[in-house]
Amino acid sequence: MDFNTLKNKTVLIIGAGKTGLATAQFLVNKAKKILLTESKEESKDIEEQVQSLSKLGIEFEFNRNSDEFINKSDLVVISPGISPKTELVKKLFSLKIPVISDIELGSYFCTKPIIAITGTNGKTTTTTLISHILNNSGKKTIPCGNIGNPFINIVDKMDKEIDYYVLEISSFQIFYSPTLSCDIALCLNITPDHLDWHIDLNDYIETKYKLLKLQKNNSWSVLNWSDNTIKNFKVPNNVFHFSSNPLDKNILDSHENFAFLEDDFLKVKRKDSIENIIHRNELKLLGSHNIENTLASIATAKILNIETNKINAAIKTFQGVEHRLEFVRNISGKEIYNDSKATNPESTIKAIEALSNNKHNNGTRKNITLILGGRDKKTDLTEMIKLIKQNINEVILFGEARERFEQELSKNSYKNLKIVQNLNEAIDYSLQSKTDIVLFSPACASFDMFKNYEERGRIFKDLVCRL
Ligand code: UMA
Ligand code: ADP
Repeated sequence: MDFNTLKNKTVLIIGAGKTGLATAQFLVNKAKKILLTESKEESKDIEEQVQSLSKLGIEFEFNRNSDEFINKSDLVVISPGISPKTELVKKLFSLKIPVISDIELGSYFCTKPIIAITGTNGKTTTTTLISHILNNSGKKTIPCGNIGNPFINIVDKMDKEIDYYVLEISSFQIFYSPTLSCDIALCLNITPDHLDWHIDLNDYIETKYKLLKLQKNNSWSVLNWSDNTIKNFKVPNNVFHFSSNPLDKNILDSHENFAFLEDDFLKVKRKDSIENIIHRNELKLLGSHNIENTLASIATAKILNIETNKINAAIKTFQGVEHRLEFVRNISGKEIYNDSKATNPESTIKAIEALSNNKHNNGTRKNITLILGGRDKKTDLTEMIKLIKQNINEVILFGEARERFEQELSKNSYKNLKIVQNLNEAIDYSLQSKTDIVLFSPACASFDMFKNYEERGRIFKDLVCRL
């Protein structure tokens, strides 16, 4: 689609969140008519923006998604949170109105290469690290997409200035992007997720796969060799695999491009040569999952011909992303970590694994207090409890999930438990105990007491820093 085609279209934007409002701004003076529909009432925080967009000719409706708006539209740009299982989307499909994401729309107009990062976990960390490496190598990039800054917004405002789009893309956004073809697409891992949004697990996997299948043959896929689903993806373009697991020599021999871990070095194989990029101890990020994220980022930088010394220097200075195993401070020798982004047991498992090998200078293991709790997602706790029993000296429980977590831990004979009423009490209690590390990795959603995991993490840090 080009500007001339758009000029003849009435575009319906669905959703007045970040995506919908940024899309409306982009479309001003580009489409014949712009309509924006939002099922909820108009919230105070967007009043001003709605007013100024209305003055520019955009027609809004709140509290409904009316047939009147739908029937007028030639093209729908939908917000990613809206599932194809909703009656609204089913109706749009049955009317055969094209339904696309802001990313698909933006891709028609952007002029710079797109590096797209998807996967169930690690998207934000990898997106931020790739952008950090490129920016530190003299390129200009801005992380965008699911990370919180809509792609269409950057296409609208920054296309001329940047060298690359570093795009975090969710399965929801891929689903509504029927022709999006990226220059480099990364798939980090796939485990069951978002099954309330997708039709089923197969649909979730196929949606991720679509991002890779749609690439042109001169582009690149960066794929996790250790993920059995991703490993079997057949892609139409060049492939750069990565893996943090030990590899057989014949695997390396049969691949031209591979980023891997060997003898504690993150290394890259290209054609016949193998190069050390960085020693794992030089990474500021903790945990083997972050080795994977770093290997994927190294592969991307190598595809873009960034020199090894620049990649090395950038990785050494990368501090990680807020609320993901973030070191907060040391209080009288006790290390405090904020891992508020851990909203499910899998993430908490990663955090425990990352910290459980921390040792004192004399070689003894550091003892850990783990703070768990929040809104219960009723997830299976078996694996997490197994790891808690092996590695955690004390658990503090708060929030709505505390009773079920207590029952499950007690059922599994874990005794060193304390139940508290709120986060403040959890921090107070954790600081009185004799352990060396306090890990706040709740394994639950935050919505019982906080607006989101970011607010929960910031309040945790504020409370800790006030001490
Ligand atoms: N709505 C309707 N009709 C309906 C259903 C919903 O009008 O039938 C309205 C809702 O009331 C809402 C809007 O449509 O106002 C949907 O907005 P949205 O939830 O898509 O929110 P945005 O603010 O546009 O944010 C989206 C992403 N949200 C989701 O995917 C749920 C943001 O990812 C992303 O940062 C942003 O676009 C910019 O690209 C968030 C997220 O949770 C962080 N992503 C998931 C995740 O990371 O797990 C995938
Ligand atoms: P996303 O944007 O995909 O949610 P983040 O980078 O924000 O991913 O990381 C969220 C959490 O996911 C981390 O706190 C960690 O527990 C887990 N995680 C990060 N990277 C990986 C990975 N490569 N494999 C498995 N889990 C990971």
